Amino acid sequence: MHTLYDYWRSSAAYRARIGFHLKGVAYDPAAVNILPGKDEQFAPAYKAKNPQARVPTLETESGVLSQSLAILEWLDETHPEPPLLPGNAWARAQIRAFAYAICCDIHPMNNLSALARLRAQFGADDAAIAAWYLHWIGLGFAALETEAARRADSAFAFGDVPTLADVCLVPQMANARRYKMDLSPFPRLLAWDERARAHPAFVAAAPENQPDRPEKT
Ligand SMILES: N[C@@H](CCC(=O)N[C@@H](CS)C(=O)NCC(=O)O)C(=O)O
Repeated sequence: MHTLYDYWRSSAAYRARIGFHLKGVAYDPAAVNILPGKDEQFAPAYKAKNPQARVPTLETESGVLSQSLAILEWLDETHPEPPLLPGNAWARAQIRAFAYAICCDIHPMNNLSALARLRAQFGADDAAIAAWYLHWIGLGFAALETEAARRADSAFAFGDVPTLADVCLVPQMANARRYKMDLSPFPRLLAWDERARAHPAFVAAAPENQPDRPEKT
């Protein structure tokens, strides 16, 4: 069985978990506590697996693989049903563009180590960090919401079934909620997020349903 190095509140790991549950592929979760003070991602044994010191990391019989999008695409290629990237080349490119807007442009601005650097290098306090975090999510979501209006009738982000776009949207919405963001300017994203979160695969992958979630959160 595959081992997924994971942290319950990591949105990148959340993406990978959703992919496994959508595909119905079992994995062994191995918690890596990235909470400041725990810092298990920097332990030499973990860094030997993932020199970037981030989660998720997947360990298979072929070796180790980092990066949630690479893990998801590998899953999609090895277990084609149900497809994370359905449709023709153009349709698949549209889905990727939505997913990359989140994974490449929004999420890196909010990552733990980027926020820690703001504190260490520029002396940013909690309020400044929150403003930074919300700024980048707001900017990214506004663009996605504008683009979403073109598919206002779509049940999920791209059609009647969840795709890679929903896999990336839901964890980023969870991040926004963590920082108590007002999501009302993004009604279409909210509707897609709500529908996806009711799907059993998304329920199984949700942070609150992970074994390493501390009891009092
Ligand atoms: N692009 C990477 C991002 C991975 C990432 O940044 N993971 C975060 C948690 S969401 C992490 O491990 N942060 C630890 C740190 O920054 O020290 C992916 O999609 O897998």
